[in-house]
Amino acid sequence: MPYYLGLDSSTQSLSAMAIDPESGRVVLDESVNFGRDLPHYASPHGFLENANPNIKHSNPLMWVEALDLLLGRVKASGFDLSQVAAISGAGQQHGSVYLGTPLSEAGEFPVSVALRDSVAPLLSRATAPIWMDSSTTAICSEIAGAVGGDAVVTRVTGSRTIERFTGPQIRKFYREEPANYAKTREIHLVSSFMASLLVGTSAPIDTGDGAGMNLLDLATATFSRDLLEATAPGLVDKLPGPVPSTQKLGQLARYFVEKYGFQPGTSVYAFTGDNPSSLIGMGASAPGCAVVSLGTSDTVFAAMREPKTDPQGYGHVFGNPAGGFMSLICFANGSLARERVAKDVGYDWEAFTRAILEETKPGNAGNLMLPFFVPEMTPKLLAPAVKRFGSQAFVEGKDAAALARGVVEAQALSMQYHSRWIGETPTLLLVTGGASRNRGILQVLADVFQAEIRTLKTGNSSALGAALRAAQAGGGYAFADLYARFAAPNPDLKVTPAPGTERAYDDLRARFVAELGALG
Ligand code: XUL
Repeated sequence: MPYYLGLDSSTQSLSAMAIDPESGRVVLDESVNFGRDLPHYASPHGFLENANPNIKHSNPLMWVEALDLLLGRVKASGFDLSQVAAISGAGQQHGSVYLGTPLSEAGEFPVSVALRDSVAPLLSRATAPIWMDSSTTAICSEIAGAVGGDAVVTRVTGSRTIERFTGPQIRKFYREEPANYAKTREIHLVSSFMASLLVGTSAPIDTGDGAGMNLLDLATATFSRDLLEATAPGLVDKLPGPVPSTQKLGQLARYFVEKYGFQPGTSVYAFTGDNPSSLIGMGASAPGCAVVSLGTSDTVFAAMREPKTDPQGYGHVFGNPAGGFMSLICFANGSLARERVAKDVGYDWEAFTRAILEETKPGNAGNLMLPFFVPEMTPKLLAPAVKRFGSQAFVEGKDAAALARGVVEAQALSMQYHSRWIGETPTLLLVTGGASRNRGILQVLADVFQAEIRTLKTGNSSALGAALRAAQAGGGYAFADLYARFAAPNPDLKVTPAPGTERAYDDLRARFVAELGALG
C-alpha cells in the first residue's frame, strides 16, 4: 500500500512523517535537530546569534544539509522510501531565501555531490531572515505609507505591515544591500525553497503561506501590484507563484530517487506554512474549534467562517490549505520563555508540572508576570520586558513554583486577550506542539479559557498535516476520512476546567491588560 510523506522545516528541526492511510498508521516519524545534529552552523536554537536582539537570521544551507541528513537517516533505519507515492511539506512561515540563480536554471543536482554544495553557489544572500526578526519597523511604515496606510494593507492582505513578514524583510534587504538585491533573481519562502529542492526546479509559493508576506491580495489570490511596487523594484519577476495549496509541483528530482531509493516519478505537491499545515494535521480545517500550538512560537489559530481582520493589528488571516481562510495570532515568547523560567528555577518538566498542579493555585495568589524574554510581536515590544508583580519572593524571583505557574498563566492570558477579535469563545481547544505533553500547561489553558482541552496522539501536527495533504492531493483521500484515522483526539486525555475556576482569573486578567497598556 502506498505511503504519503510530509516534511516539516521548522525553526529548530526538520521532520519527516509518513502515513499509511489504509491501515491508519504513522509509519515514519524522524527528525533532525539543527542545534544538536548540525552544530557547525552555530545555531543552537535554529538561528544565528546577533548582537542586535531584533535581528534573527538562519543559514539556509543548514536546512539544505538537514534534508540530506534526514533522508540519509530514514534510509539507514531501513525504511523503504520507494513505498512513498506522494510528498508534501511545510515550513516555518515568513522567512525568505535569496537566489542569484533561479532553481529552474540550476540544472540537475549531481548525485555524487552533497546537496548543500550544489545549492551554496546559487545563493545571493548568505543568510535568511526568519519569523523571529523584528528589525523592520521603519520599513513597515514606508510600505504602508506608500499604499495609503495600514488600513489598506490590512484590507488587502489580512494583516497590517508586520516586521517579520516577508515583504518588509525583502524591502530591508533592497534598502541595505541594493547591489545584492539587484543580483537576486528568485526569492522563496522557506516552504517553497524546500519544495524547490525536492523537485529540482523553482517551486511556487502557495497561497496559505503566501498570505504571510504582506504581498498577497486575499480576494484575488494574486500578488498585489501596489504592494509589490511599494516593497522593492522588479519584485514581481523574483517571486514564484502564488498557487493553490493543492497544486502538484511535479516529480521528485533524480538526486533523491538515486540517493535515497524513492520511486522515479514520485509526485510532489505544494508546500505551505507550518501553521496552515498544522490546521490540517489537527483535523481543524472546518470552523468550530481553535488550535493552540505550543512550539518555539506559540500560536492560536482556527478556520474562519468568513475573513475578518484584527482592529488591534496583531492577528492575521492566512490561507486555509483546505480552502477558505484561517485566523492566526503568534507569540514569540513561547517555548524559549518556558524553558528560560524552568532553567532559572532549576526545574525539569516534571517539577515544572508539579509546581503548577500541586504547589500553586489558579490565579497564582495574585502573582502576575509579563513574560517577554525576547522581543515580542503580540503585543509589539521591540525590547525584552520581563516584569513581575506580586509577593516579594515572586518579584525577587525566589518563589520557584509561582514563577513556573506565572509564565504559563501569563502566556494563556495573552493568548485569550489577543484572540478576542475572532469573535468566538472556544469551548474546545485542540493543543499541539512539544509543550502539549505537559499536563500542568494544559490545565492552565483549560482554566483560563474555561474550555475543554484535547490533544492528538501525534506530536508534530505540521508534519502530519503535510502527510495528510500529500494523501489528499496525491491519493484522492478525503480529509474527513484522513482526520478520522489520524487526527482524532487522544481518547485518554481530556482536560476540563477545575471546579470553581470561572472567576479565578478575573483579577489577574484585568491587571494583565492594564500592564500591557502601561507597556505602551
Ligand atoms: C506565524 C509565525 C510562526 C512561524 C514559526 O505567523 O511567525 O508561527 O510560522 O513557526
